[in-house]
Amino acid sequence: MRRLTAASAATLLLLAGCGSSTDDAGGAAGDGSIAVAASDTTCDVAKAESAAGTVTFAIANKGNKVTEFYVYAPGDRVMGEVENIAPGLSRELHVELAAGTYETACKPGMVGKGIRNGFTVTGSSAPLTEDAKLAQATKDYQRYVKSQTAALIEKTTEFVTAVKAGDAAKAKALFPVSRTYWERIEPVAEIFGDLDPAIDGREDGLEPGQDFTGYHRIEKDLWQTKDISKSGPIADKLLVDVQKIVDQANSAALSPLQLANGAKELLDEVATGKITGEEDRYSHTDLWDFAANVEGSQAAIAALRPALEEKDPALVKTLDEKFAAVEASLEKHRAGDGWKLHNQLTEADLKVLSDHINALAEPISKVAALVAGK
Ligand SMILES: [Cu+2]
Repeated sequence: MRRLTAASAATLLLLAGCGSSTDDAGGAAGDGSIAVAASDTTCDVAKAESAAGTVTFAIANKGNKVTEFYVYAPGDRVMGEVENIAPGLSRELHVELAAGTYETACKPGMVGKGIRNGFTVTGSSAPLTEDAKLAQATKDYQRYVKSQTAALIEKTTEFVTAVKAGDAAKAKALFPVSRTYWERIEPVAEIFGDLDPAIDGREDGLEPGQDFTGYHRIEKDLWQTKDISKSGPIADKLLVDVQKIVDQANSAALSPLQLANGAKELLDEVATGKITGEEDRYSHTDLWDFAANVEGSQAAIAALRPALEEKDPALVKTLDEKFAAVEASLEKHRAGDGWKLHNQLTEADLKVLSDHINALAEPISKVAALVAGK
């Protein structure tokens, strides 16, 4: 779940200097992309329609708040998203859209339903999966999602069972393990926007009408309140919600662009939630999630690898090196079967990890354009 507090938004501004902005949208009009001028109160999308195929939005945040940009299909199904666009920065989003009606949304301050605009796509175009290697990539990645969701259900069931049995020690041990499978495929889970806050929301990120439920609510009960005697119903609900998202994730047909965007989103997730320690603030098990986000990103890139090799072998080599560097920097903080706690790391340790993540985020941000053939 990627809700930022004001504090981490400030951290993000620092991180943003190291290459989280992929492009300068200055030439947005000339290259076929659709310029989006976002401010704290407006979301001006240069065009309200497009031909079917890969659509590129070039979003410039001209406001003072960190913003996000989404493209929704009916039912608020997320077709593509860019999160954490700091003031003054520009980012691109490549998204594959078939004919139909959509909505775009800017979310200044990253809360609420955002400032919405209608967007219509007409005509038809060959899907990206007409390319045999890209078709194989989505097939391989969907198999990965299947294996991860199977483990997610299994481990979350064990976690929920321990909570309901009042076995705090066992539940604490299972908390980061069950989350691993969630964090590996989080961008796929987030396609179904309404369930994500219920499963992975944090107390300060709740919107009016939302209850504090899910993993982090139980995390608070386990580590802070230290009372799980009343956590049973929350645990039951977590399992029901996870099962729903697992079913949806396995039936969703993904575009190769969702793999590419997801690989980048997972690294953004590390930078904004895990390095800062804000995601698992009661348990401090953030490095487990960190490792899982990186593994998930790596799995998406691995699925795309044959296609990327064909288009840009040098980029593949760079990605291999940067992934290895992230792994090596994380490896130093291994503890037993898992990882050191976030509060056992020094500022200097976190800076090293953050620098390696940023160095990987830069080449990964090029993958979507490559997949889109732009
Ligand atoms: Cu998360």
